[in-house]
Amino acid sequence: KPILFSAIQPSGKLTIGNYIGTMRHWSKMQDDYECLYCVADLHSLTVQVKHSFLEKSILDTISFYLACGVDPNKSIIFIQSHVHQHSQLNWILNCFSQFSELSRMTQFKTKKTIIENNYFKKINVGLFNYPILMASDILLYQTNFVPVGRDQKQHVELTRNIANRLNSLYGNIFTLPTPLISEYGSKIMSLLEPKKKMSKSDINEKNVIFLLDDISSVVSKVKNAMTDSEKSSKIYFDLEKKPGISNLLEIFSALTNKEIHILSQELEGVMYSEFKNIVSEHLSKFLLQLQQSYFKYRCNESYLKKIAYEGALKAQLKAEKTLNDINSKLGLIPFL
Ligand code: AQP
Repeated sequence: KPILFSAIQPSGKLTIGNYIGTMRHWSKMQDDYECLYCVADLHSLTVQVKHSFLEKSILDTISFYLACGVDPNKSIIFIQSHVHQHSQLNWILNCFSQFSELSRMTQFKTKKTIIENNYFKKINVGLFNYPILMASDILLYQTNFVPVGRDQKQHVELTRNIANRLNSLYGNIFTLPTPLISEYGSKIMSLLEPKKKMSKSDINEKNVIFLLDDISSVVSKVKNAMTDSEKSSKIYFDLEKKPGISNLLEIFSALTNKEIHILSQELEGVMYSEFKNIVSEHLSKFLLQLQQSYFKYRCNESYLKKIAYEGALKAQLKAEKTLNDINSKLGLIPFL
């Protein structure tokens, strides 16, 4: 079976963007792919997180993986820091990556600006290095496919470049990964600023639908979502002219599994306010179900830790194989 790797960093409360961009695809993939679903805790150290928060957030994230239908008997669920090979390969890949190519990463540039301007803090080297750790995550498992949101496409391209570089130096060590990015829903935007990506770290919570939001705040956030002042108030997809409405259409389409053009036809004559009511009804119904399942898993911490432990054992075996291979190609002596 082809290998599929996907991860989320437990750097904050998960959002509907995280769900629509990646997690909603995961359970469907389990029968046709060998799936590894990772909680990227080391990545989340690149931004300041409270330690008590991080511990809780890691378990929250595993609970959401399960609530989204990931079956630990079919897929490997694990915590990144439990598989030390990620950090080891990270160092090796650092030595084959260029400062200039990392400096071009748009996510780094955006996050650097946000941290410096909003928090007046200095950024750490880990944030700069983030894409190389991500490349290690992916390459360690000889991954064929990586379901990601559009914001991560550039990082997967960088991963391919690094893999190509090592393959041409040392023979075929790494499989070249292909990003899986849906046409719609791969970049859910902020509700009040629909030209900006919805992010868990947004300082304005009104921009974000969190997976654990209560229904009254979902209704109020959608109601206040930015639209436009086009006179006809027609509902159709146009990212330039109607970014807010297009964003709500993408969310609606992901939740109903209906294509955007079909929805636009169905919504002919519907006012913006009515459309928002319909979207928040669907969102509320979906979130209530997801949250119910989430809480069922979340209250059983020993089960969550057991899954993570067993997942890490399986992941370590695969990771060790790749690491041994690259170590020997580099001339490092194996530890006997
Ligand atoms: N708004 C989004 N729309 C679609 N996909 C999204 N993803 C994130 N936001 C959206 C996808 O979710 C996966 C996990 O992301 P991550 O948490 O590892 O990192 P991120 O992309 O930096 O996500 P956030 O929410 O923006 O987190 P913060 O605020 O901590 O930086 C990825 O596949 C991502 O594309």
